[in-house]
Amino acid sequence: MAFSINDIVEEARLSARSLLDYGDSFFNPTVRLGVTGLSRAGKTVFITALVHGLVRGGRFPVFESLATGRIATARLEPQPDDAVPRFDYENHLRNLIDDRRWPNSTSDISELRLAIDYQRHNGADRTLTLDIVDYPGEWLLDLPLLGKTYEQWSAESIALSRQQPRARLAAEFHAHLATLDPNERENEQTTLKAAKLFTDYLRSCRDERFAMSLLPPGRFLMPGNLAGSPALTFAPLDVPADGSAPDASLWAMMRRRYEAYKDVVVRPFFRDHFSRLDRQIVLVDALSAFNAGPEALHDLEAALAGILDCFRIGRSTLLSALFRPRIDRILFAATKADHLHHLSHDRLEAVLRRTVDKAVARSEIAGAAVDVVALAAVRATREAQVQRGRDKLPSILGTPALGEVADGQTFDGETEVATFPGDLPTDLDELFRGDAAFRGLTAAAADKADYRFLKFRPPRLERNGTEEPALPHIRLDRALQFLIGDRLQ
Ligand SMILES: Nc1nc2c(ncn2[C@@H]2O[C@H](COP(=O)(O)OP(=O)(O)O)[C@@H](O)[C@H]2O)c(=O)[nH]1
Ligand SMILES: [Mg+2]
Repeated sequence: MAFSINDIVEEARLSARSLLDYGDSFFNPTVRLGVTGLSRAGKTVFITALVHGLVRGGRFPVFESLATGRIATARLEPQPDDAVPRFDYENHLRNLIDDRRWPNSTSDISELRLAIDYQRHNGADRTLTLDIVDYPGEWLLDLPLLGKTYEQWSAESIALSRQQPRARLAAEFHAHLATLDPNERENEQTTLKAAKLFTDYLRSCRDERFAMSLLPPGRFLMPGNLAGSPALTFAPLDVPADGSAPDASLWAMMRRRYEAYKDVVVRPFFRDHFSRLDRQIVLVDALSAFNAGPEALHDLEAALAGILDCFRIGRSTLLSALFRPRIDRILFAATKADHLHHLSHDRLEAVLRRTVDKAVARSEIAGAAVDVVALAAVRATREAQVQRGRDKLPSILGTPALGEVADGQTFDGETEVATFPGDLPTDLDELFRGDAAFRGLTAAAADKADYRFLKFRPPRLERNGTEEPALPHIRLDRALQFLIGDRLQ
């Protein structure tokens, strides 16, 4: 493989940074924990619950160091990276506990530092610094672009857009594409239109009825301060994978901008954030994929494989032995498990495990431990048995959010109801088969779908005097044990 000067300079910079970080952590052990997942996967809620559980002391029986009393205190420290916004912990917590509202949606990177004072098994007192970095999974799914030419990316994106249900959503983009000759003279208006239609198509794939996951380039859907810039204004063209673009052609213009996207967006993310992580949790909203149906699950599978490839890219594609990305533990977590009766939690985990195992086998990531868990960072429901005719149905009790609809009833956001969301099938293959063995919203109306998930409000918590109430959760402690338990030995 040939490397450009650019990559070598980058590499040198990365190694210098790693050495600095390393020297630092020798005296003051630090773990940089990346928390990622597509938009709405549950990152903000997860971090808020995790920090609250550490600072306040949550009910975490499986998180050994806390459960056995070896953690003395955990406190917030000033955010260390000057160019990264601080994770707005206090506000998110107030939303959850006082207002019973989920935190507002965020779409940028943010960071928070915790210092954890603990006692080692041998009795020595130590402090572990935990830096938690919240970043969009959409950015992670951009990393594979580093290894693709514009022509390769075009061919892949167009092929994907011709599969169902994407093809239906891409109809307008396809119609425009058919009018374009890649060899014609470059033209800003043509490019703007193509980029807009391509972005519209990506956006409609995110609709809850389709819940597609694999949608690079990620910044097309969350442009931030780059909105409207040339680096975000391009689209795939029907060009041969090994062809070369004539000077001043539409093709050459698109290719230049694609390369600019890699320079301006993807490489800086890799250098400044991804390459510095030690541990990673990837949050997956698998229930939304069930809600939509088998196509969404297959798409999710492809996205998870793409994510795992990123860790491999980190290891081998980006050059020499000097620099080794440090991530040695990766946890895939299916979030919002409180939408299921606990009888289905193991099935949810099994679905994720099956998907991840396939991807692990393919991507040959060496040296990193991978695990999966089904969790709810904040448990919004309780369980109950509800009598229906002669049967007792395992149900969940919760307060549906204002405006949610089920069985023709619209909820007011105050009334608690018992619902039966539907069981996940014991035969996992049913979930993935496209023959309507398991119907989601893509194929059926809401009341005909086999699994339907309602949005609940955060739980009502009893305050005990002035003490802050603990947030109920499902298996959050197991996630913590896997992610940092070994660093608190
Ligand atoms: N019931 C329940 N809902 C959750 C949980 N975590 C997230 N959610 C829902 O998912 C939405 C998105 O979560 P958020 O943390 O903002 O996702 P982000 O975009 O990945 O940061 C929230 O507004 C909640 O409706 C959870 O543990 N339980
Ligand atoms: Mg967020």
